Amino acid sequence: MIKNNNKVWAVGDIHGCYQELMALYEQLLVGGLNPEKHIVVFIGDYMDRGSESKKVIDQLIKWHKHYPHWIFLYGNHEDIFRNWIENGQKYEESQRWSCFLYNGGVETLKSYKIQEAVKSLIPKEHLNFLFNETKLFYETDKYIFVHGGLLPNVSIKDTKYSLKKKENKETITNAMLWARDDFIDDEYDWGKKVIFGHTPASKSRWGKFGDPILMKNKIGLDGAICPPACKNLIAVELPEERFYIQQHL
Ligand SMILES: [Mn+2]
Repeated sequence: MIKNNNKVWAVGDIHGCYQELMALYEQLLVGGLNPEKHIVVFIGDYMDRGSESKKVIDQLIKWHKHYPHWIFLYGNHEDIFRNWIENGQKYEESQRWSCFLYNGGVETLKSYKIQEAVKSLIPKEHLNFLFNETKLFYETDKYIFVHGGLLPNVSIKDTKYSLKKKENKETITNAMLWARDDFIDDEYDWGKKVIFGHTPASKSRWGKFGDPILMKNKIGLDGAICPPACKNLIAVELPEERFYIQQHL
């Protein structure tokens, strides 16, 4: 297997938008992606909000089999799903959403054992892919790829050391999956450019909504493709920093 560590393509949050994923992939092939030789990193958040999560995950598993050198990161939506499917848990911060599952509906479903029923309906291969075949982060010489972000002012070396020693593991994992403004506004030099998803450019200081976030120390790839925003699915070719934008179809 040829692995050219210097040539990496990264794809932002997909959120069940299958058509856009395939259209973006066509753009990457036209742009020169060689799937056999190049690494493609998917930044996480494959599911939820868009209508075709299952088709997206089927496709990712297909690619994972064909191109074992491609990287699939773990996103906060995979984490929420895992927490629900394995423990029936919900995130407290989500309670503000006025929807059934987030307002105690999980308990109702549990009383009918629907959680177990749902789990049995989802192909084991999908659960295995989402929870066991994904990574929290991925590094090359020049870049670190992570779904949410990194802790402000903490070096990559210290981050990895802490994870290994299981010190502050929860704080670090939480930042990697959920980081927001504190990370994006941080000008700290991690020594590698951080390629992340999770937060679209929605505030004027980060750029136009739906565009990539471009900063000296980081690049944001969440183009807010999913409903209700329906903006863009973004990919980047590195190290050229050439962007590929697929609008919502
Ligand atoms: Mn997301």
